[in-house]
Amino acid sequence: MQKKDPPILVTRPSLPPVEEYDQLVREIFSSRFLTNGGAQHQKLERALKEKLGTPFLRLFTNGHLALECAIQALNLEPGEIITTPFTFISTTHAIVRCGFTPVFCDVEPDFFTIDPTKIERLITPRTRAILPVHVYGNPCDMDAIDEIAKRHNLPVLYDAAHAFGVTIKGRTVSEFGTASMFSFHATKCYHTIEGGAIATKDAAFAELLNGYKNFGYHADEEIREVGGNAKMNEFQAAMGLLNLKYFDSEIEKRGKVAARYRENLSGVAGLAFRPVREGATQNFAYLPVSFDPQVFGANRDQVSDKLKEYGIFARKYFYPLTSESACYAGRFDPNKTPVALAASRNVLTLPMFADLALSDVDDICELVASCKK
Ligand code: T4K
Repeated sequence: MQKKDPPILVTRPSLPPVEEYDQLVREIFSSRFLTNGGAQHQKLERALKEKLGTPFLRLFTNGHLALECAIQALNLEPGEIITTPFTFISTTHAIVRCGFTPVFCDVEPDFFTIDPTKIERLITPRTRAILPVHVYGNPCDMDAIDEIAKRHNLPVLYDAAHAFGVTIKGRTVSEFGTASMFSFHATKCYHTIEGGAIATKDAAFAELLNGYKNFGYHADEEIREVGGNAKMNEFQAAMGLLNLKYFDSEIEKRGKVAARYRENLSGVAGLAFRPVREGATQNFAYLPVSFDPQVFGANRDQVSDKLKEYGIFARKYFYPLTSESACYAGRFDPNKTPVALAASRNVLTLPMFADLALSDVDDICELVASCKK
């Protein structure tokens, strides 16, 4: 097989037809309204509210700041937030940057989402909230989590960065918990270049988000919170409006890519795809595959290196665990979350994007399978 030139990267953003974006950019130019809740922003907020079936939705300049604003808007006393370490570093950083201590709960072996059977033993008088992650777009066991939270009177903030468009038993993921954060980064299956949103059923919480994302302003001359600046601009919102129009076809194309991977690699001993939680839909945000080196005969890193030789850049999402990142050295013990630790060593996320040619998927699969000993 020839080395891929150009290389195949883990993802490649989809873009709407440039003429359509040009049309909206012209509208922005003539309005001279570039940010601070202009026409495109308002249209996108309405459209996403409808798409997610949520009564309140607030847009942000990126998912990370959305998460920080949401933590601030929970108005918690200082203390601990229960979360998982098998996620992008943003989740843990947001907790720490808002002044809380993350307490790491292990993940379920099948889905890599927070293990609800292990949450209660971590609840102490200092616990203030639970922050689970729908990792790779796989929804957490939200019924179990929300039940625990209710019993202990704790808010639940879902990191739904990967889960835009996902439903479970006919309900969108944002119908659960106190609020959900979605990332609309360029690498996501739905994007606004950079961007993010918080969906919530709580009107007062949504009002607080207005303040935290805009310097505390609620009206001219009325500054209630010590807020920052996390507003989405008009060019981002315009991209979001167009990408929303093409979202269903985006997911359909990704579904075909995922099906081809499964077709080619199912049945390879020692290699496993993630199962889908009962009743959940998929947005095919990522294509995580885990390797059992004892059975497969090669480990995740060897597969990754082999792909690189051929110009194919898979990624080790999520390695290292956030709890073992250099900036947290000595603060947390990754051995206390052994399932998450094993996942971080064994999972490789293979290239996944709507335009990935099925012939390239076949080549990637051939290389992966060739690593088996
Ligand atoms: N919570 C969770 C669970 C998250 O996963 C994330 C973000 C957040 C919170 C925070 O949300 P944001 O603030 O980001 O909205 C990427 C993304 O930057 C990040 O959004 C994402 N999660 C994370 C999992 O992945 P990197 O450092 O891996 O990105 P990068 O630049 O290496 O890009 C990945 C690949 O995509 C590269 O091979 C190149 C390609 N690419 C990238 C961009 C930006 C393109 O082809 N075009 C592009 O425009 O973090």
